[in-house]
Amino acid sequence: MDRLILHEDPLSGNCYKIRLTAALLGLPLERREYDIMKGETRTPDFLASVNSNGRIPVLQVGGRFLPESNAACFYLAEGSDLVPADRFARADMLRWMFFEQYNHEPNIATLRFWLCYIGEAKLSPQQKAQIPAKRIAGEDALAQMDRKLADRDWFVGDSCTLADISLYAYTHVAEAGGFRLEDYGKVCAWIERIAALPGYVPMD
Ligand SMILES: N[C@@H](CCC(=O)N[C@@H](CS)C(=O)NCC(=O)O)C(=O)O
Repeated sequence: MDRLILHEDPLSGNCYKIRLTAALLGLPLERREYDIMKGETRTPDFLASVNSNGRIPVLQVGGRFLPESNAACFYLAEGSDLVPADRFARADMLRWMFFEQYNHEPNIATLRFWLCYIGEAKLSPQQKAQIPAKRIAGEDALAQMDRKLADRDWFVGDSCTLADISLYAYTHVAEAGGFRLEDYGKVCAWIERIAALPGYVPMD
């Protein structure tokens, strides 16, 4: 495989997904750090040479650049046990990864970022006004996950897939955004299962 470099900010769960995927697969991954709080992903150089969307993570594969965390995880894991061989199960895995990006991350990760890293006092009036709706939507995402895990260990099939890794990244640190994980017992048990996987690495 080509040399793999992760352009990242270690605070970011989206970046952690890729590190966790690489670790579970035993793939060597170099790391290049940026500070998003200082706008280091918005410089003309970053926009021109790494990601015109101005965001990390970006997985560099040789001389090519792949933004979007779930796409990068898929690049690393294709052909491994983290991606189901069955066609329907593979699509179902993608379904949970899209759920993560639409229902989960914009609420749970955003509240973590706003409340834990920016601080409520420094939020704009527009951001403050969005907190209640994001709280409700984030709780709904966690409740959906809890219901899905009521009678199963993993989101798709009977082993860990990228659906689990993608959802794990911001779920296991959701309390930093003010979510009460103890309200979601099945999710808590699943978090422990992931942390026990061989090769698991914690978030920095
Ligand atoms: N959908 C993207 C989201 C990427 C994203 O929102 N990145 C954030 C950090 S988690 C970022 O780079 N923020 C800095 C900025 O927007 O300037 C993914 O899954 O990779």
